[in-house]
Amino acid sequence: MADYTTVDGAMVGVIMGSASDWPAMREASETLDELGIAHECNAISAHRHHERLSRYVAEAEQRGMKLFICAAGGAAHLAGVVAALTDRPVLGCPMKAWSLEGLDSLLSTVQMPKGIPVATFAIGVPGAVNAALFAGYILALGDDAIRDRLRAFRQRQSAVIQSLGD
Ligand code: RP5
Repeated sequence: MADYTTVDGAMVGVIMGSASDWPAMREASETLDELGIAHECNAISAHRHHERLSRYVAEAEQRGMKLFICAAGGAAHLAGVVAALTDRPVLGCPMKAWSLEGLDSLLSTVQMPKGIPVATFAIGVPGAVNAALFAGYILALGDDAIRDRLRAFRQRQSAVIQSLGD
């Protein structure tokens, strides 16, 4: 039996270094839900579950996963390791962990040496939501329904800001 969760038809694999990253990454999951993007969420640490991580990424690719969103804190190597294991796009979300307000995670995720790219987003919830939206933009290149839902999302967002200003 697989020691991770799978969802039929998932296009995005959200991977976290720890269940403690879930409060931020739940918002990424909710954003993907809002865009109607099937996805699955798993806590699989790069350093505590490296064999499981390799198996998961290989199997997810075989199932047709289009891209991965990877969230980790501290010496945050999860996104870089996943990027090494796949040729699908990897979006990195630096988490605020136990110190340095997430700056350690940001630098660990963004400072990939040349050759294996990780698209890195802001620390914490803003980056988690933006990574989900960016996943939507990538998928919308080949999916008009997702593109329409992204446009609707932006219109709703603009309407909220406008109504506060009235
Ligand atoms: C990282 O260390 C995780 O991604 C998390 O952000 C941080 C703390 O993990 P826990 O000690 O809460 O499991 O691996």
